[in-house]
Amino acid sequence: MPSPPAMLLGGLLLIVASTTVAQRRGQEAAGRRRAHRVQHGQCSYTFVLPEPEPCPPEPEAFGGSNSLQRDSPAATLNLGDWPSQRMRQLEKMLENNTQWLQKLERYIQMNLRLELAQAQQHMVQNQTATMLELGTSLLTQTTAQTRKLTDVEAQVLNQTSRMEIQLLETSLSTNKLEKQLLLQGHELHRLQGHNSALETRVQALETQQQAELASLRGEKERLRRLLGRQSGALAGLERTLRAASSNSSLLQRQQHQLLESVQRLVRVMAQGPASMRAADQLFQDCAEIQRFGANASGIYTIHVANVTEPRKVFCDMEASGGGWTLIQRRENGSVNFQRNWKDYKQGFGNPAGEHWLGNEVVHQLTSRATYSLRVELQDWEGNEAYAQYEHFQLGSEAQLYRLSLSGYSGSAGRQSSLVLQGTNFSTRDADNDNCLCKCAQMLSGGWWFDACGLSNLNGIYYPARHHVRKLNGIRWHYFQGPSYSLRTTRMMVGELRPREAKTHSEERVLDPNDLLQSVFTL
Ligand SMILES: [Ca+2]
Repeated sequence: MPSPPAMLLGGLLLIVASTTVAQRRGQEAAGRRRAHRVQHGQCSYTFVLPEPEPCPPEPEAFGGSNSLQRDSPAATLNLGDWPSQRMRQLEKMLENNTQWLQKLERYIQMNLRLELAQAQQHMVQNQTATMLELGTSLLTQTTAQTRKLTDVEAQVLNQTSRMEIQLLETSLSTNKLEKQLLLQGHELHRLQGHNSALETRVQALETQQQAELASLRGEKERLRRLLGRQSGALAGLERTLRAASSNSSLLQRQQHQLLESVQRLVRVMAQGPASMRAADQLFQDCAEIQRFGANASGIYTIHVANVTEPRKVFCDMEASGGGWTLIQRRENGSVNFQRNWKDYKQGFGNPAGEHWLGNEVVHQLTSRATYSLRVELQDWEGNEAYAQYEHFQLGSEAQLYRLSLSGYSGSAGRQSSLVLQGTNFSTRDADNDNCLCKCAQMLSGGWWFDACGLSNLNGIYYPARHHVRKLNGIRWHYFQGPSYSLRTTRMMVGELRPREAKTHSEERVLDPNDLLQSVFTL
């Protein structure tokens, strides 16, 4: 396919050729030529056109054959005007040609522009396609490269992380080992310390034992010397006793006289005014009876305020100044002390033997006046002990016969075996103790159990040889421990008097006449 410029050139040549044919007649006049220039963009085309020779005047037939049309009849043509006509003809032709050429130029320009635009577009498309192909291939290559790189990177990362994990594991195990080593070191250190402490203790114990042995040897020697001295003293005492027994017969005689005097006095009083007998009905406790003059221990009748029935009580007129009203006695196990609340309230047993006077009577008594409490104990080895409380008071039944004690003294332990304040009375059917358990059911009897306390004089009476290791027996912790059941007990209320300080022998050597005098002054 020929290129557009070639086609253009061809077209131009054709035009030129046709023009040449049209003007063949004037070829002979080649000397006269006319040049035409056509500008197309940067290019310029020059057409050299032959200039026609002035034609000779033709006959009239000639005039009608030309392409140029004439409106005027040929007859009017003048030969003198011919060259100028011819000139005008030619000029017109030239003009036509020029116009034609301009059209051609425009056509060429348009075609060229279109062709150029198409060519450019085509080129651009081609180039774009090429570029696209190149870009695609580049992209493909890049993608492949990237994929390879990514694979390599992933491999490197995997390797790195694996190594890191291994490193971590290694460091962890190292740490663990270090810790274990440290712990073992500590343990060793501790054991060494312990060992040295033990060694020191053993040495100290050895030293102490040696010192104790030495002191024991010294003590033994001292005791041997003391024994020698005491056996001498005993012999002296025996001699003194023998001498004293002769004196005691004298005292017995004095006592006998005194007794006879008292009996005489009692007979006199019994025969006296009736008011003396009525007074017997008004005694509220043994202290009053004693003050009235009765000095013999035994059964007496008392009338306690707010208690309707008169009560028979045992009065101890000897112990610690006398005038003591017994509220409890155990001596042989003849009375059952496993009783309920009502029995302990009302009292039971025989005042001459084992008995419980009754919580209500004791409450009424101790509400009326200030009382002391004396507890006397005896074990199975013949040891005696007592416990005294300067103030003793028993609450009402509504207060669960709560115990209030103060001012403890005595030989039955440095401490009281009864809780001093705030313990309520409990029986097997009334659990008022301070224990989640039921002390009365566990330890038997009725008592001021705490939880469950250090004493219970109303426990089970155990006979001889059965009295040890008995938690539910008759206990007084600070006298014989927690599981020793005592032989006899007495509890009595009265008042502690300075007379208590005097000994029995001192009381007995009093002049009987002084006693008689005091009785008569009543
Ligand atoms: Ca309880």
